[in-house]
Formats: sequence, C-alpha cells, structure tokens
Amino acid sequence: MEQTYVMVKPDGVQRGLVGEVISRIEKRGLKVVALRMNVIAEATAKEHYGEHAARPFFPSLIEFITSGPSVSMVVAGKNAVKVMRAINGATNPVDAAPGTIRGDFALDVGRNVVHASDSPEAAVREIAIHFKDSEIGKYSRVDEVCLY
Ligand code: RTP
Ligand code: MG
Repeated sequence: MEQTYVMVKPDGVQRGLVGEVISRIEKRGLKVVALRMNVIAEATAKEHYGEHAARPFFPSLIEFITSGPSVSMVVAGKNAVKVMRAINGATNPVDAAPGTIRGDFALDVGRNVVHASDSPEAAVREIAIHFKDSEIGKYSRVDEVCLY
C-alpha cells in the first residue's frame, strides 16, 4: 500500500484543526499508520524543505514550521500521495477549491495548515526524515478486511 507523509503545520495546531484534518483523512478511507506531535528541529525542517533552499520564502518558511508544535503522520492507502494532495488542495489557498482543507480553512500561502508529499519518491524521503521504521504501525481498517 502506498504511503505518504502528512503534517498539520503549526498554524493548524494553533487553530485547533488537528482533529478536522485527521477526520478527513480517515473518512476518505486512508489509514493513519504513524502519528506524533513535536516541535520540528531547524535542521530537520531544512532537510524536509531542502528543494526550496534557494527560494526567497525559505527563511520564513523554516522559521514558521519550527515555531511551535506540528503534527506529523504517515498516511497509507491506495494512491495515498495523490489523494492526500487532493484532500489538501492547492498550495495557495486563494486557488484551493472549497471542500479541500486549504480551500475551507486557509487564506494565506504562508499559513496553509497542512503539508503532504508531492510524489511517491518525496514520500519515501520525507517519511525517512520524520519516522523510524519501528514507529510505523501495521493494522487493517475494517473496510480493508473481507468479513464474509
Ligand atoms: P507543502 O510542501 O507545504 O505541502 O506545500 P506545497 O507542496 O503545496 O507547496 P511547495 O511549493 O512545496 O511550497 C512549500 C510551502 O512553502 C510556502 N510557500 N510560500 N510564494 C510564497 O510565499 C510561498 N510559496 C510557497 C507554503 O507554505 C508552501 O506550503
Ligand atoms: Mg511541497
């Protein structure tokens, strides 16, 4: 089953949206297989967002993402990477469709509530940055199990 890395960013935590985000993930049928709240270390944040190191917004992005607790998750399921990006919506909330997390809860590109890996390769890289293998659980959702 494909896995992806998802974060509720510090703004999402501070606005009390952790349950809302997890609820949307679970109701869609995706499975949370690892979960942690912590303040991400600066070095970890720089590694996570390394692709943006040369962008003008990089310093403020790192400062923000390390400014308070965030919630990190590994989310698993069929096409988890693509489906999770669709659940989050467009990067800039101005462009995010209603019904997406960003389209329903955000206005500012720098405070867009959630992150999700943008490709299966990025997911493998990001999961390894934030979780050890031993922290990723294995279980079946009832809707994955054929009972009869
Ligand atoms: P994320 O990585 O956080 O899930 O967001 P994304 O893939 O949708 O967008 P990405 O291009 O990877 O940008 C990473 C984060 O940087 C901030 N950003 N600010 N023009 C700007 O000021 C700007 N552009 C991007 C956003 O918070 C974005 O989520
Ligand atoms: Mg990104």
